[in-house]
Amino acid sequence: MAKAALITGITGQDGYHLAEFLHGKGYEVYGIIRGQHNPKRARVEQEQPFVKLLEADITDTSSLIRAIETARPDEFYNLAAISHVGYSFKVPQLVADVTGKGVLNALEAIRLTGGEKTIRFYQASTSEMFGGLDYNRPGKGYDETALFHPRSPYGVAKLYGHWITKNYRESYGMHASCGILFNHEGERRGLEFVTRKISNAVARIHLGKQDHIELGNLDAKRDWGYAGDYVVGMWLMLQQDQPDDYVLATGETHTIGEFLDLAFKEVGINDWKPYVKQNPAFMRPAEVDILLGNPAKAEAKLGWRRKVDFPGMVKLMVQHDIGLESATSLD
Ligand code: NAP
Ligand code: G4F
Repeated sequence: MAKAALITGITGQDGYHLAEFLHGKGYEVYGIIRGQHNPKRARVEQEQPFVKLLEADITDTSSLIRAIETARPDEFYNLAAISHVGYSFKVPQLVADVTGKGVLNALEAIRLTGGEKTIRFYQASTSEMFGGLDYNRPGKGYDETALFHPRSPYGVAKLYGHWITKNYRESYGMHASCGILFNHEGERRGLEFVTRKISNAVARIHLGKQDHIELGNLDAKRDWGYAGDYVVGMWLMLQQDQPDDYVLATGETHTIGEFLDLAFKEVGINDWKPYVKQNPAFMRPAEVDILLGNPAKAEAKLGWRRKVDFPGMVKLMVQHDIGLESATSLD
């Protein structure tokens, strides 16, 4: 019989890639969609008609219970979050409820439906929990043993989600694993994140639809991988006999300036400086200056390997956005 998976955050970047991947593996895929009229519903229904959408909200445990009773999942992937770090400074209490306590709601819904011994649980933890302070591991990068020091309401909420997942594993014997994922991007990335904001602006500049882009801090460094590679790691975690926590990362770190270099070169522009303006509105009250992950454990124990490299990912994103922007009229 086909396995069933229930995904929260189905309308997000990772929800899209994970649904594709699990469908390809023969899973019955259920996705939780929130809101009384979610504008992303039509996109999922059109592009991924195999996904069975269930209306629920991560802040409403009763709705999660009903979703579990309908889907009877073997695997529960908790990807739901308010995931934008900058925005989390604007709505910190909402972020605590959704990104933090939402994880507890999901775990409790599993227990209350009697699924703690049968449903395998994935929690979307993040490199933002490390925060980039005490960056004293030259050449090694953050691994599963590194100290946490979150630098945003988002990072703090995620750390709660991380520890409550570990706590439910230890307290109730749940097969609950946390993927500590470093930044992963791609053609499905939201336009509010820096990589997609750049790839989309570069495409529009190339097509004469825009003349510049406004950004915040250009010096921050991130360990950027491709989202399609990272959802494979999520699945691998839930196929192990024992639950555990794993870092997924590339082991390379690049500045936003380096991303700009490659993206603009993709459309034949060698000097991006005339096209980029700095705008303090995009600066954050506290910044994570550098993130570099060490995926050695995931590589050794899960056999996980990322396939798309940094230049390949930038190219893929810019070319995708040129296609997208060419297909829409001048605005
Ligand atoms: P994303 O594109 O921002 O998607 C977030 C998803 O959460 C959306 O489907 C959103 O639904 C849903 N959501 C928000 N509030 C909700 C609520 N109250 N109830 C139910 N669903 C809700 O994020 P992503 O990039 O796919 O990331 C997936 C997960 O991995 C997130 O938890 C993120 O924090 C974490 N993560 C991401 C990265 C990364 O680099 N992408 C790295 C580490 C960890 P709507 O569309 O309706 O808003
Ligand atoms: O693209 P970002 O918003 O991603 P950030 O903050 O690293 O968070 C992403 O990755 C985390 C994993 O480490 C996830 F947990 C999280 O959910 C999310 O997916 O910003 C990247 C860097 C930051 O240093 C930011 O200050 O880019 C800098 N930046 C500069 N100008 C900008 C901008 N970020 C955004 N979003 N918009 C700008 O205009």
